[in-house]
Amino acid sequence: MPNTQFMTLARHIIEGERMHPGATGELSKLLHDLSLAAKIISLEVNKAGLVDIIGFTGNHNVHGEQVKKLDVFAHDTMIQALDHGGHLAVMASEESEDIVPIPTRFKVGKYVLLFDPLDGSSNIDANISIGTIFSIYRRVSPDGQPGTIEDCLQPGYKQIVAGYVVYGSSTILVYSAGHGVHGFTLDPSFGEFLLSHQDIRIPKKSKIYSINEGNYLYWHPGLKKYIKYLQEEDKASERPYSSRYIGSMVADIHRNLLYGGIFMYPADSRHPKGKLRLMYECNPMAFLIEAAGGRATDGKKRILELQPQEIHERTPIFIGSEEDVKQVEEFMAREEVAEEVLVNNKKS
Ligand code: AFP
Repeated sequence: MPNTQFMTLARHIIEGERMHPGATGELSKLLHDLSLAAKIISLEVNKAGLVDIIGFTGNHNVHGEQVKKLDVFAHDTMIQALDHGGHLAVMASEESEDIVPIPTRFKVGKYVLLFDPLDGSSNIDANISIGTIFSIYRRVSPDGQPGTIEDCLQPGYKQIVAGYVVYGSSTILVYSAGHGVHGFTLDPSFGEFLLSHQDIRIPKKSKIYSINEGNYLYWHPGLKKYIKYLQEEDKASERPYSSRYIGSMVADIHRNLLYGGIFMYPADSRHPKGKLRLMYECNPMAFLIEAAGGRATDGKKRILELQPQEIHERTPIFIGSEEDVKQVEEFMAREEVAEEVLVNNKKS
């Protein structure tokens, strides 16, 4: 057991790599560059109220949403910190419609990085926690060539590392390389991420649900029943649950990861695919939550097994404490069976 006192992220990554004889060190360098980008973004996020950086650029991102200057800054910082290290074949970002190639003057590597540079950015003006989410794969196209869209469109179970950085009351980087989920808090005085949350496990059952209840009218009838069930009183099953919804996925998931909870962004009658993006929001979070002992599905299928068709596709998501996610799936399945019986009875 290594001494975890003053365990920096850099040391943790190197020690993790030693467990894989034959590792070239490229992944460690990639994670190091990523943590550098996180420190720069963190610094800028913390200055947001002080400098004249807040405000709309007047542009829209690929989803038609207004882009704030900090989104652009975070996107550019990620690319500038990561495009020249020689470890990446290609990148994809929420802020870029197409894949982000590695400039031809730099060496191409064997890894693929997908990221949401600043998730929850509509909360920036209110000083609410926001975050960067990232996902790393091994390339599937031939080595030495520029990376391709196929490298980016891999199912989530093929991720080799996933993580997020939450810019909150402190800046915390949480990552997993598949074995354990670990959190590191940035010490701003000397600029190092220090191990603060070792081997995080999400409780199997929780007392917290997180969902935008403003969309209630448009939900699946099984989901409506589930939420009502959580609000009923029953000592044995520790109901009613508490409702906690920030509207910033990184912050909501981070809290639920530590305390237990279920986070839901379902499909609804207006948005049949939900809102959140599979490749750089749902997959990395599903990888982390599963590595911490939780569960993540689209209501029926495991998020990590969904075959992506395009970089910016959306998926419904139910993610968090295992027993809670299973329970909402049961509520929705039961309602579908009941509806089927009703339809069949009408026909006969
Ligand atoms: P923004 O980046 O536009 O603020 O969206 C944040 C987000 O993608 C995710 O972080 C939240 O969980 C979710 O959207 C909130 O969506 P609603 O506002 O529809 O609840």
